[in-house]
Amino acid sequence: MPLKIDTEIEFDLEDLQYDFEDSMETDRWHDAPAELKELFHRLEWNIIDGEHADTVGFIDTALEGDISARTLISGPMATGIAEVGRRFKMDEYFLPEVMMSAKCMHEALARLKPLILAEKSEEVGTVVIGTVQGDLHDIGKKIVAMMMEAAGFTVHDLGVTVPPEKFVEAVREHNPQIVGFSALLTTTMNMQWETLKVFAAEGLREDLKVFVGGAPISQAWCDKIGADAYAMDALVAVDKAKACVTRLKNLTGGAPELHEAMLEIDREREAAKAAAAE
Ligand code: B12
Repeated sequence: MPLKIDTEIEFDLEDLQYDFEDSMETDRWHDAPAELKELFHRLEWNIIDGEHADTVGFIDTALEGDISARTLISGPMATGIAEVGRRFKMDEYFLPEVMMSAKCMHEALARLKPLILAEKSEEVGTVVIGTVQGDLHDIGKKIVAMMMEAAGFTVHDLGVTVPPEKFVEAVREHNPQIVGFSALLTTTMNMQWETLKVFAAEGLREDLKVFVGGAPISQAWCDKIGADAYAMDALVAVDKAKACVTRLKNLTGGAPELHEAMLEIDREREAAKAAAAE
């Protein structure tokens, strides 16, 4: 039975501005045995420092310590890359550093992918996903695709900078119930809207549940462009996707009832979190 460590707690990540020793002082992952807490902080700092030659070694040691792939992705990998984002925004890091950190994330995900996919036990539906045209970010989209596969979906990942016509082509070829658009840039988020408009013009909108996500994306944006669901992370995306192919499967894409049902899932999740925190 893999060790379960709570990664849902929202931590203050200020210590990541300093050094590894400061991080060891925080109560992040205090429920893990001491050697694993240290390993988690080493992995987190490995990503911040972009030392990709060592990443898989840390991952393997954690797996030997019975830590699940999901815990690593939503724990130290998430906090590490979040700090990289902060440093980039504050001009403390430039593109070369971010690229090194992204390489760590890719190597870790490549190592963890087979373990996540091995969780797949049933076939629940088909998803087409991609990062919209002009945008090269794909770490988060890869995580969403992996978690969807583990939950039983067949996922066709179209990669990055996907033009609307390529999405349309893939929908005609694979006949998915769900299409996901990822966008990480404020300059490319509009391509989610443009792609959705192309789907409508091609008569595909009603047959599809359209999911949107990525750092600048919000529920307000999802509402504005008329997408069906926004998910702030891969776990919410999976919950909503499963609902779409089971109890909500008869609702058409773009239907107000579908949109409301997606919001209800968020409310239930918030309520469950609040209850757990009491
Ligand atoms: C890594 C990174 C890069 C890497 C990308 C490597 C790769 N292969 O992905 C590289 C170095 C290439 C890069 C380049 C650039 N980047 Co960059 N990058 C980042 C960084 C630091 C991390 C992104 C990331 O991987 N996060 C971790 C993942 C796990 O999180 P996530 O992507 O948000 O995904 C989760 C959710 O959003 C959601 N989700 C994601 N997609 C989807 C899709 C669906 C359907 C659903 C339901 C959910 C969902 O689930 C995911 C998992 O939980 C961010 C900072 C940040 N705060 O996001 C900047 C950031 C996105 N980049 C930024 C910028 C400016 C750029 C460049 C323009 C820089 C430049 N001057 O060239 C270029 C753009 C190149 C291009 N055309 O795309 C800015 C964008 C600012 C803005 N206002 O638009 C950011 C926010 C940094 C900053 N704070 O300034 N970048």
